[in-house]
Amino acid sequence: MITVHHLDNSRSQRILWMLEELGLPYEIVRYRRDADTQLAPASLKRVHPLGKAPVLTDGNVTMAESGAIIDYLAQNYGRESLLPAAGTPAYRDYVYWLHYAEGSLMPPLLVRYIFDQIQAAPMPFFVRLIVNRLVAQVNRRFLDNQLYSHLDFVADHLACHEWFAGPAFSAADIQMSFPLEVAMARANAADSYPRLKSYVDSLQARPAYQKALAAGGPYCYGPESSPVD
Ligand SMILES: N[C@@H](CCC(=O)N[C@@H](CS)C(=O)NCC(=O)O)C(=O)O
Repeated sequence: MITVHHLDNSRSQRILWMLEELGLPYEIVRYRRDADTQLAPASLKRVHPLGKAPVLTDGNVTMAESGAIIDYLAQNYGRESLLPAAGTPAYRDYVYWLHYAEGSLMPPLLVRYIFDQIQAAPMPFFVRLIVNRLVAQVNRRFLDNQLYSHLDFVADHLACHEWFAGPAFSAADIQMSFPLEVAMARANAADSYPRLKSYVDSLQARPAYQKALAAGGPYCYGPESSPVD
């Protein structure tokens, strides 16, 4: 039996969705973030030393890293549906976007989140003035450029492709969903990038996405309550 070690409001939602798309039976072991630190509980370290979600177990296989898990599921259970044929341009695109999601798109979103958290922390008035100035400088000189050049790049791809890898929905779309959802919610990108917004809307409307949501519980990645780390 496949088990998903699932942390609330996290990337493990993607794995539940992948399993629903594949129509595979699975069980969920739930972990709750600490209310103050938003970190995963120490018990997750018993499953994998880093204690980060998602972790998937399948018989004697234990896997972490959402991209690796999605590829494992696609290679072992999804050949016909969610994985483009090996050796094709679509397969190369699949590999590219699978790595790009966590390797290139998530880092600037995470830095943005960390600076948002720093700004939101309680601090004396004079310290806040300095912090706000520092954050504004980092955003202007470094982060905005990084983030928006990535979002431009992704939006350009989706302007002439319906999906990320080839002519059909694939596991690459599942992997790309999380950073794009976060970008829509946290980087105020929805108005500036209508194609990204309509793409994310189309993913969220899929019946398997909705089933995974019901199985995983409330999932929120907006500025109010949800962490992206
Ligand atoms: N690149 C990893 C990131 C794993 C990760 O940072 N997971 C977050 C949840 S989205 C986590 O476990 N955060 C809680 C913690 O760091 O304690 C992946 O894609 O699986």
